[in-house]
Amino acid sequence: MENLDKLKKEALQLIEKAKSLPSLKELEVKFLGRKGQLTTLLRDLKNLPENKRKRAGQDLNILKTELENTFSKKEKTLEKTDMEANLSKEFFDTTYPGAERQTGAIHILSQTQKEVEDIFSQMGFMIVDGPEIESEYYNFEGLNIPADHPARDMQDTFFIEGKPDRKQGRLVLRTHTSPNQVRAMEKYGAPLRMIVPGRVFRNEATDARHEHTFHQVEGMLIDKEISIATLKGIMKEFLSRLFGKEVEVRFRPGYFPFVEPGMELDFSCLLCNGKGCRVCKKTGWVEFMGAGMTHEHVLRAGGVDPKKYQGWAFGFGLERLVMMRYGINDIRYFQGGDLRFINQFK
Ligand code: FA5
Repeated sequence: MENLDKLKKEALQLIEKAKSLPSLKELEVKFLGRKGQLTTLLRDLKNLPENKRKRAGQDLNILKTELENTFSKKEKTLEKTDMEANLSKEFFDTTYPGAERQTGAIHILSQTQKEVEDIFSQMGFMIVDGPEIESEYYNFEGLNIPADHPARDMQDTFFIEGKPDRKQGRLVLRTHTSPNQVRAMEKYGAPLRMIVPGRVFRNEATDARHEHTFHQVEGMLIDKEISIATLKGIMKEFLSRLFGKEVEVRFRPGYFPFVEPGMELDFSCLLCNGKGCRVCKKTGWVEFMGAGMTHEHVLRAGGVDPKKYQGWAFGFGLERLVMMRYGINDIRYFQGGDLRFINQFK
């Protein structure tokens, strides 16, 4: 027991004094290692008379645990001091410019689509989605464009191979968002107030204003006593809110088989404030979208009674809107993948 007390005292003192991790490790080997002092005592227990062996064993084990705990506490303290010492040795220039992190961003078309959705939702329109692969029926027939109608040539498209369905016809990549007029009336009935933003496809020779894949926003309002005046008011309000300044709109006659009468809507050129410039071809107006009062045939296809309800619909190109807003002179930049273009809109 006396030896044990001495050993304990010595060990605790040495641990306390240890100044570095290697010297602490040496001490640990000295006392608790395979040939260490405490281990040797434990091994020699068997030489003690039986009546003393149990007590001595207990005492030795208590001391072993105590030393182990003290070693690990001291180890932690030394580690911390080491780290602090290293840090104070390092020179850290807080004025050095940081490394720029490359971050992703939302595409300008998606950003604008979100703004369009927000403005229309504030005016009570719901946001509807529809399939990009459409049936010939919804893309054409339901919209009063039968197979032999010359208006089909206005929107040449890509057909999907496969057997045509007896009622729905073949599958096509939708040429416009208008198929959702009939789809939404079938699903939600009348009255109805909705917009459908989405990607559309055309078999088109591309140029600065035409893409084969672009985005449209369809709009439809069906209710009682609805007239073109409501459409004019809503579009004027929408454009003024989007551009943050008063925008004038005007109608011109236009032909689409699914509206009667049909028209196109122009808005006053925002680049020259209607004075006439290169972009608006000196007219002061920019062509914006197709629209009109919904044709009876389309209302009926959607299960809505034309004697009870009227409505209007419109469809505009999202790319053309963004081009006007930011003065972009070629539509092909949107899908070109050039980061110098994309990153301007972060
Ligand atoms: C239509 O697609 C009709 N569905 C619009 C409509 C809806 C009329 C509801 C009546 C009622 P149009 O083919 O004109 O119409 O296209 C509408 C808009 O899409 C155009 O004004 C233009 O902004 C945009 N657009 C058309 N073709 C292209 C193209 N190849 N590339 C980029 N934008 C295009």
